[in-house]
Amino acid sequence: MREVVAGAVISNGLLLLAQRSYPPEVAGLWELPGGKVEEGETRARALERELAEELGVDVVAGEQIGVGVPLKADLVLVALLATVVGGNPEPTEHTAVRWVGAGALRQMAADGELVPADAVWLEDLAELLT
Ligand code: DCP
Repeated sequence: MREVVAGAVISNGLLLLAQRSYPPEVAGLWELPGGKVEEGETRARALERELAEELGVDVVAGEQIGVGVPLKADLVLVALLATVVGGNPEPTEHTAVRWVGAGALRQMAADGELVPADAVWLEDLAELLT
């Protein structure tokens, strides 16, 4: 079983979302940024590495939020809280980033603008933002 870790990065009461550029099925949709946990790596370390690589930002990963979401038979997606400790997110692999509050997040979910797996965490995320 492999894991993908995604970051619920919250700063000043807003959540960081990143817009996927690939694959075509989800290009243009918004996600919590992250990536696959490598062999021998903790979830926290993987998230810190992925956000440095993808967004040039230093974060410290915290506790898990929400449930694990199965992506495939052998792949599960988990979300960890994360706090920015250095840098400002600038997308290298994503099309754009944005910071949203609970209201905007709910609207994006209602409009189908979130990656489907991440939409499972809507209530968990909205609670953190209110
Ligand atoms: N994923 C998701 N929601 C997220 C982050 C990822 O549903 N918040 C999914 C999309 C992919 C899988 O997880 O199916 C892996 O994500 P990435 O492509 O972002 O991760 P990597 O860059 O590590 O994987 P790869 O090198 O395979 O592209």
